[in-house]
Amino acid sequence: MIDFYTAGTANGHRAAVALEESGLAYRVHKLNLQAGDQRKPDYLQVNPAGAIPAIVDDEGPGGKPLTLAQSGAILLYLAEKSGRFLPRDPARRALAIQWLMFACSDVAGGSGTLFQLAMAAPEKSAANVEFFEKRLVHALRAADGQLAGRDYLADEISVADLALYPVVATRKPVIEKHGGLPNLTKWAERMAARPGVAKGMQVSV
Ligand SMILES: N[C@@H](CCC(=O)N[C@@H](CS)C(=O)NCC(=O)O)C(=O)O
Repeated sequence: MIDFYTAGTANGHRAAVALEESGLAYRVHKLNLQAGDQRKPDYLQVNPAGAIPAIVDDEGPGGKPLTLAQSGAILLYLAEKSGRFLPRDPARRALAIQWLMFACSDVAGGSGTLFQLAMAAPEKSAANVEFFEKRLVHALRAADGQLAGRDYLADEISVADLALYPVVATRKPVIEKHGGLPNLTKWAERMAARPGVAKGMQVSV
Protein backbone atom coordinates (compact mmCIF):
# COMPACT_ATOMS: atom_id res chain seq x y z
CA MET A 1 0.00 0.00 0.00
CA ILE A 2 1.21 3.49 -0.84
CA ASP A 3 0.53 6.34 1.58
CA PHE A 4 0.01 9.52 -0.43
CA TYR A 5 0.44 12.95 1.14
CA THR A 6 -1.12 15.72 -0.91
CA ALA A 7 -3.16 18.91 -1.21
CA GLY A 8 -5.27 20.52 -3.94
CA THR A 9 -2.45 21.98 -6.06
CA ALA A 10 -1.17 21.09 -9.53
CA ASN A 11 1.89 19.36 -8.02
CA GLY A 12 -0.43 17.28 -5.84
CA HIS A 13 -2.77 16.56 -8.75
CA ARG A 14 0.22 15.39 -10.84
CA ALA A 15 1.00 12.59 -8.37
CA ALA A 16 -2.71 11.80 -7.83
CA VAL A 17 -3.32 11.41 -11.57
CA ALA A 18 -0.29 9.10 -11.83
CA LEU A 19 -1.46 7.00 -8.86
CA GLU A 20 -4.94 6.61 -10.36
CA GLU A 21 -3.64 5.83 -13.83
CA SER A 22 -1.06 3.33 -12.51
CA GLY A 23 -3.77 1.25 -10.82
CA LEU A 24 -1.61 0.82 -7.70
CA ALA A 25 -3.32 0.72 -4.29
CA TYR A 26 -2.95 3.91 -2.25
CA ARG A 27 -4.52 5.84 0.58
CA VAL A 28 -4.75 9.61 0.75
CA HIS A 29 -3.58 11.89 3.54
CA LYS A 30 -4.76 15.44 2.80
CA LEU A 31 -2.69 18.29 4.18
CA ASN A 32 -4.05 21.76 4.81
CA LEU A 33 -1.22 23.95 3.48
CA GLN A 34 -2.88 27.17 4.70
CA ALA A 35 -2.94 25.76 8.23
CA GLY A 36 0.74 24.75 7.95
CA ASP A 37 0.30 20.95 8.12
CA GLN A 38 3.38 20.62 5.88
CA ARG A 39 5.59 22.10 8.61
CA LYS A 40 4.38 19.83 11.44
CA PRO A 41 7.04 17.47 12.88
CA ASP A 42 5.19 14.29 11.81
CA TYR A 43 5.07 15.43 8.20
CA LEU A 44 8.67 16.70 8.18
CA GLN A 45 9.66 13.09 8.86
CA VAL A 46 8.00 12.19 5.55
CA ASN A 47 9.39 15.15 3.60
CA PRO A 48 11.94 17.32 5.43
CA ALA A 49 11.44 19.95 2.70
CA GLY A 50 7.92 20.54 4.07
CA ALA A 51 6.18 20.24 0.71
CA ILE A 52 3.62 18.02 -0.96
CA PRO A 53 3.36 15.66 -2.77
CA ALA A 54 5.14 12.76 -1.07
CA ILE A 55 4.56 9.02 -0.93
CA VAL A 56 5.57 6.21 1.40
CA ASP A 57 5.49 2.82 -0.29
CA ASP A 58 5.64 0.11 2.37
CA GLU A 59 6.51 -2.37 -0.38
CA GLY A 60 9.33 -0.44 -2.03
CA PRO A 61 12.35 -1.90 -3.83
CA GLY A 62 13.63 -5.06 -2.15
CA GLY A 63 10.41 -5.23 -0.13
CA LYS A 64 11.60 -2.31 2.02
CA PRO A 65 9.64 0.91 2.67
CA LEU A 66 10.51 3.82 0.39
CA THR A 67 9.74 7.47 1.08
CA LEU A 68 9.77 9.75 -1.95
CA ALA A 69 9.10 13.44 -2.68
CA GLN A 70 9.20 15.54 -5.87
CA SER A 71 6.26 14.92 -8.18
CA GLY A 72 8.48 14.08 -11.17
CA ALA A 73 10.38 11.44 -9.19
CA ILE A 74 7.08 10.02 -7.91
CA LEU A 75 5.80 9.71 -11.50
CA LEU A 76 8.94 7.88 -12.63
CA TYR A 77 8.81 5.56 -9.60
CA LEU A 78 5.14 4.70 -10.17
CA ALA A 79 5.76 4.16 -13.89
CA GLU A 80 8.57 1.70 -13.16
CA LYS A 81 6.60 -0.05 -10.43
CA SER A 82 3.45 -0.43 -12.53
CA GLY A 83 5.22 -1.02 -15.85
CA ARG A 84 3.09 1.72 -17.44
CA PHE A 85 3.69 5.20 -18.90
CA LEU A 86 7.41 4.81 -19.67
CA PRO A 87 7.72 3.87 -23.34
CA ARG A 88 9.79 0.76 -24.04
CA ASP A 89 11.17 2.20 -27.27
CA PRO A 90 14.39 4.04 -26.24
CA ALA A 91 13.75 7.12 -28.41
CA ARG A 92 10.19 7.53 -27.15
CA ARG A 93 11.38 6.92 -23.60
CA ALA A 94 14.00 9.67 -23.89
CA LEU A 95 11.42 12.07 -25.30
CA ALA A 96 8.95 11.17 -22.54
CA ILE A 97 11.60 12.05 -19.95
CA GLN A 98 12.44 15.30 -21.78
CA TRP A 99 8.80 16.43 -21.69
CA LEU A 100 8.41 15.22 -18.09
CA MET A 101 11.30 17.53 -17.12
CA PHE A 102 9.73 20.34 -19.14
CA ALA A 103 6.44 19.91 -17.27
CA CYS A 104 8.00 19.68 -13.81
CA SER A 105 10.53 22.49 -14.25
CA ASP A 106 9.70 25.10 -16.92
CA VAL A 107 5.92 24.81 -16.77
CA ALA A 108 5.40 24.03 -13.07
CA GLY A 109 7.90 26.78 -12.20
CA GLY A 110 6.08 29.30 -14.39
CA SER A 111 2.74 28.38 -12.88
CA GLY A 112 4.26 28.54 -9.38
CA THR A 113 5.42 32.08 -10.08
CA LEU A 114 1.84 33.09 -10.94
CA PHE A 115 0.66 31.51 -7.67
CA GLN A 116 3.29 33.42 -5.69
CA LEU A 117 2.40 36.71 -7.44
CA ALA A 118 -1.27 36.20 -6.61
CA MET A 119 -0.93 34.95 -3.04
CA ALA A 120 2.39 35.87 -1.50
CA ALA A 121 4.35 38.60 -3.34
CA PRO A 122 4.70 41.70 -1.14
CA GLU A 123 3.69 44.09 -3.93
CA LYS A 124 0.85 43.56 -6.40
CA SER A 125 1.54 44.43 -10.02
CA ALA A 126 -0.86 43.73 -12.90
CA ALA A 127 2.02 44.31 -15.34
CA ASN A 128 4.12 41.61 -13.66
CA VAL A 129 1.21 39.17 -13.66
CA GLU A 130 0.66 39.81 -17.39
CA PHE A 131 4.41 39.36 -18.07
CA PHE A 132 4.62 36.01 -16.25
CA GLU A 133 1.33 34.78 -17.77
CA LYS A 134 2.78 35.41 -21.23
CA ARG A 135 6.03 33.66 -20.25
CA LEU A 136 4.07 30.57 -19.17
CA VAL A 137 2.03 30.52 -22.39
CA HIS A 138 5.25 30.97 -24.37
CA ALA A 139 6.68 27.86 -22.65
CA LEU A 140 3.49 25.92 -23.35
CA ARG A 141 3.73 26.87 -27.03
CA ALA A 142 6.61 24.36 -27.27
CA ALA A 143 4.25 21.58 -26.14
CA ASP A 144 1.60 22.83 -28.58
CA GLY A 145 4.15 22.48 -31.40
CA GLN A 146 5.16 18.98 -30.27
CA LEU A 147 1.49 17.94 -30.25
CA ALA A 148 0.94 18.97 -33.89
CA GLY A 149 0.10 15.67 -35.60
CA ARG A 150 0.59 13.68 -32.38
CA ASP A 151 -1.92 12.49 -29.77
CA TYR A 152 0.64 12.49 -26.95
CA LEU A 153 3.94 14.25 -26.26
CA ALA A 154 6.08 11.14 -26.86
CA ASP A 155 3.64 9.63 -29.41
CA GLU A 156 2.22 7.20 -26.85
CA ILE A 157 0.75 8.32 -23.52
CA SER A 158 3.51 8.62 -20.91
CA VAL A 159 4.66 10.24 -17.69
CA ALA A 160 5.11 13.44 -19.72
CA ASP A 161 1.37 13.79 -20.41
CA LEU A 162 0.44 12.87 -16.82
CA ALA A 163 2.90 15.51 -15.56
CA LEU A 164 1.81 18.33 -17.86
CA TYR A 165 -1.97 17.93 -17.70
CA PRO A 166 -2.65 19.24 -14.15
CA VAL A 167 -0.89 22.55 -14.86
CA VAL A 168 -2.65 22.98 -18.20
CA ALA A 169 -6.01 22.28 -16.51
CA THR A 170 -5.25 24.68 -13.65
CA ARG A 171 -4.07 27.44 -15.99
CA LYS A 172 -6.85 27.05 -18.57
CA PRO A 173 -8.04 30.68 -18.11
CA VAL A 174 -4.49 32.00 -18.71
CA ILE A 175 -4.09 29.81 -21.81
CA GLU A 176 -7.44 30.99 -23.16
CA LYS A 177 -6.55 34.63 -22.47
CA HIS A 178 -3.13 34.64 -24.21
CA GLY A 179 -3.35 31.40 -26.06
CA GLY A 180 -4.13 30.12 -29.46
CA LEU A 181 -2.73 26.73 -28.47
CA PRO A 182 -5.09 24.47 -30.46
CA ASN A 183 -3.08 21.24 -30.28
CA LEU A 184 -2.55 21.57 -26.53
CA THR A 185 -6.24 22.34 -26.04
CA LYS A 186 -7.33 19.21 -27.96
CA TRP A 187 -4.77 17.12 -26.09
CA ALA A 188 -6.10 18.48 -22.76
CA GLU A 189 -9.62 17.39 -23.76
CA ARG A 190 -8.25 13.93 -24.61
CA MET A 191 -6.52 13.73 -21.22
CA ALA A 192 -9.57 15.01 -19.30
CA ALA A 193 -11.69 12.23 -20.86
CA ARG A 194 -9.55 9.52 -19.22
CA PRO A 195 -11.31 8.20 -16.08
CA GLY A 196 -8.00 7.89 -14.18
CA VAL A 197 -7.08 11.49 -14.96
CA ALA A 198 -10.55 12.77 -14.02
CA LYS A 199 -10.51 10.82 -10.74
CA GLY A 200 -6.93 11.87 -9.93
CA MET A 201 -7.85 15.54 -10.37
CA GLN A 202 -10.57 15.11 -7.70
CA VAL A 203 -8.46 13.29 -5.11
CA SER A 204 -7.56 16.32 -3.03
CA VAL A 205 -10.18 18.85 -4.05
N1 LIG B 1 9.11 20.57 -7.20
C1 LIG B 1 8.22 20.07 -6.19
C2 LIG B 1 7.36 21.21 -5.74
C3 LIG B 1 6.59 20.89 -4.48
C4 LIG B 1 5.86 22.11 -3.97
O1 LIG B 1 6.27 23.26 -4.18
N2 LIG B 1 4.76 21.89 -3.23
C5 LIG B 1 3.99 22.98 -2.70
C6 LIG B 1 2.53 22.86 -3.07
S1 LIG B 1 2.30 22.87 -4.80
C7 LIG B 1 4.05 22.95 -1.18
O2 LIG B 1 3.89 21.92 -0.59
N3 LIG B 1 4.28 24.11 -0.57
C8 LIG B 1 4.24 24.20 0.84
C9 LIG B 1 4.94 25.41 1.35
O3 LIG B 1 5.61 26.07 0.55
O4 LIG B 1 4.86 25.67 2.54
C10 LIG B 1 7.38 18.91 -6.76
O5 LIG B 1 7.25 18.82 -7.99
O6 LIG B 1 6.90 18.07 -6.00
